[in-house]
Amino acid sequence: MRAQVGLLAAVSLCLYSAVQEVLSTPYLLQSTSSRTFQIDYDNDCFRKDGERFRYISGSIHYSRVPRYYWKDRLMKMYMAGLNAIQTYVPWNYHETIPGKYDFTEDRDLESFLKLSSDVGLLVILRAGPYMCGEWDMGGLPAWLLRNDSVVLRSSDPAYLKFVDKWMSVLLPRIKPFLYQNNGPIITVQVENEYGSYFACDYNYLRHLLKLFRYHLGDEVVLFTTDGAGKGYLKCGALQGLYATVDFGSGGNVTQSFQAQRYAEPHGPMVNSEFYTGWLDHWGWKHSVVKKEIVAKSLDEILALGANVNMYMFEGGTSFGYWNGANSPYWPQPTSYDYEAPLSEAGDPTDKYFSIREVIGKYKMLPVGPILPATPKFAYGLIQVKKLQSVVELVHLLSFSGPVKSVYPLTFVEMNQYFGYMLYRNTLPINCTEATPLASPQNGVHDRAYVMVDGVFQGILERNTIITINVTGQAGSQLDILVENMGRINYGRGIHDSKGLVTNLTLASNILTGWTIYSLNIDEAVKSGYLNKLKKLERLTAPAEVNVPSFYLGTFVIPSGIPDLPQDTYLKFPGWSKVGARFE
Ligand code: 6GJ
Repeated sequence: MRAQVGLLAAVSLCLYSAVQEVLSTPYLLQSTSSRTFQIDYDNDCFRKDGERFRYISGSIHYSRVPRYYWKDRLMKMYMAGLNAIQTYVPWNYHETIPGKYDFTEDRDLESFLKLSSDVGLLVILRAGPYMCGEWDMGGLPAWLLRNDSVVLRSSDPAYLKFVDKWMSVLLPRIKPFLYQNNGPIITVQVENEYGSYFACDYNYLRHLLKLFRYHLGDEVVLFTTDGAGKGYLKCGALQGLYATVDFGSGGNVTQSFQAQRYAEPHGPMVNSEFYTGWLDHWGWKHSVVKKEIVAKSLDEILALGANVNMYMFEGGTSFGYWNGANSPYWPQPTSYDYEAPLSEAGDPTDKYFSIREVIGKYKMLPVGPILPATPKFAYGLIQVKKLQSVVELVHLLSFSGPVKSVYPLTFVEMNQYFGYMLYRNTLPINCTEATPLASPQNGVHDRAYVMVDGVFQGILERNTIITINVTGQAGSQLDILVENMGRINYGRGIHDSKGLVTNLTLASNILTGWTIYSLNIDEAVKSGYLNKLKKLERLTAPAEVNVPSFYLGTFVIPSGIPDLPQDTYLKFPGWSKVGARFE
């Protein structure tokens, strides 16, 4: 079997390895009438079917794990001693364009919920509409920015009308999976850390509470999550939504739960995000949190009888363009390994076994084998050939053709939300001497590769490289390929427009008269353009060094080896994201 690897639009190789079936669990055997999950304020605990209940949960995002591996990961989480999992529902993952909903394949939320129940895990569902999660725009769809004056995460009717529509699709889908209705969902989170957001709009939270109650009924436990501090809870908590907190390892556990008591004098103690690791940013070293510190704090939390969700238990991958960014502008990489107990590839780590040992002090651990790391195979060195540059193939990649505009248009104005966009102009003056090309208002969102007549001139980068020098003749073709590296997912900056969002100047004069190409690279790759490129390669010389280009390589999956194909990693020795300085 030959596998072609298109490197510019890297395709993730997630090859399936069978996972044993598991016996279905009793959850689906009980009649719905006796099933209850409630808060007992007198005894400061949860009660499941009338019995005192404490959850020990771990976060896994179904949107970050290929469907083929959901059961593998869930079984490993069950074998670690968890009795619940927590997951976000990314709104933009299911409604990529307004009014078009996708709950199929890797987006099949209902199957994920069913699998969780089958494996014996309850579910804490974080239904949004906003999630954060190092996910593009914190899960909000970028098409909301078509109205640039919209106030996200507020009672702005221009925002709420889309929230209402989305929730009228999502919540009826999850209602049958509520614990009271014979499903695994024990609690549902409303919004996410609203107390950290500038708006502090109680009418927005009240609207969401009414909306969730309307669709889900009065029984399900609805809750909020906020940082463990009065300042956060002041704007994040609301009567009718049970307030929980989040905090990491190494701190004062008792003090952190005292913060929760500010909003909830009685009821179960809940840490909804106990950080087992930490997030990464492009250009930064991989974050590490020692397993010993995690184990110690987890022990303290469990000793208090508190409920806990470990964030993350399985981090997985932000495939495609789904990664987010933090302010001022630090984009996150595709990997969401998070240094979690289960690695990005779903492999149990030392941290997994340390956590399992701690849990074993507080509850019986399931007996039986723990699924091993999934098999991986090294397919060897792949020789890649440079084909044509993106600029040379723009007419193949721009399905909708060029748009003329006096000033640059943003991605959303061009009806594109992810990936790359080409902004073309001509030099209005001779630039025989190095001439400054600048974005005086820091409007390159987020990274631009600049070429003159196909010759690489340099990179403009949000917040870091505002001016470069270019050379060329008057009338030379100026090409600026702008890369969207991910929308900010936390704080005020989530209103994060992409492309050339303000004007560029050449020798301090505003450049006007643009030709803009929306590029559909993924569609071009999926539809086999790389094969066409292969035929093209004989027609023209390979592209200039450094300009964004297509590369093509193939590798053979050997026959005769049992269990192949298996997962693998793509390594690019010597490659780099030139100039990626986001420190
Ligand atoms: C949470 O905010 C968020 O709810 N979070 C983190 N918080 C630490 C404080 C950030 C300034 S670290 C990663 C997680 C996720 O973003 C989660 O969705």
